[in-house]
Amino acid sequence: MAGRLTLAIIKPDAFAAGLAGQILAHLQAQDFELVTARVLWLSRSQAEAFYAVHEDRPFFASLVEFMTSGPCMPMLLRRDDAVAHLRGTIGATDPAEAAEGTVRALYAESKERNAIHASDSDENARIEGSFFFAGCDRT
Ligand code: FUP
Repeated sequence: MAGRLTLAIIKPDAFAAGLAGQILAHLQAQDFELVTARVLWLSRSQAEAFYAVHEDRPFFASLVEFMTSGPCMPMLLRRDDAVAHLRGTIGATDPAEAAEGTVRALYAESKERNAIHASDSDENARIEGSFFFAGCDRT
């Protein structure tokens, strides 16, 4: 299996709206291979730890509230140039600024309720992958 891994999370807005299947199909159509996935409901401490880099930002409390509002679906994806390609595939943070045809342009509600997360570097893909998938280091 060629290519590097990255982490995506189908966020609670998209999962609750029943969009997990459509979004996964969108990613697979971009040649991402689904390595593994799970569905879980994050605790407050898990959401705070995952987004710790943003803890001083004004939107942090609201972001944690949203990310704990229902189940989400983290997944490991493999592809050549996985991190950069997935960031391009999901589009800008704010769906109003996301390029046409990107996941966020198609499915996100707002800058906060923006349907999907994707790691922004190989290092963060490793850290975030290990957050959800203990076996991630073995791939
Ligand atoms: P991204 O890498 O595109 O997910 O965006 P950031 O790392 O900048 O932000 C992480 C998450 O914080 C976003 F997905 C949504 C949330 N956020 C807000 O709610 N408001 C903001 O102004 C910026 C980010």
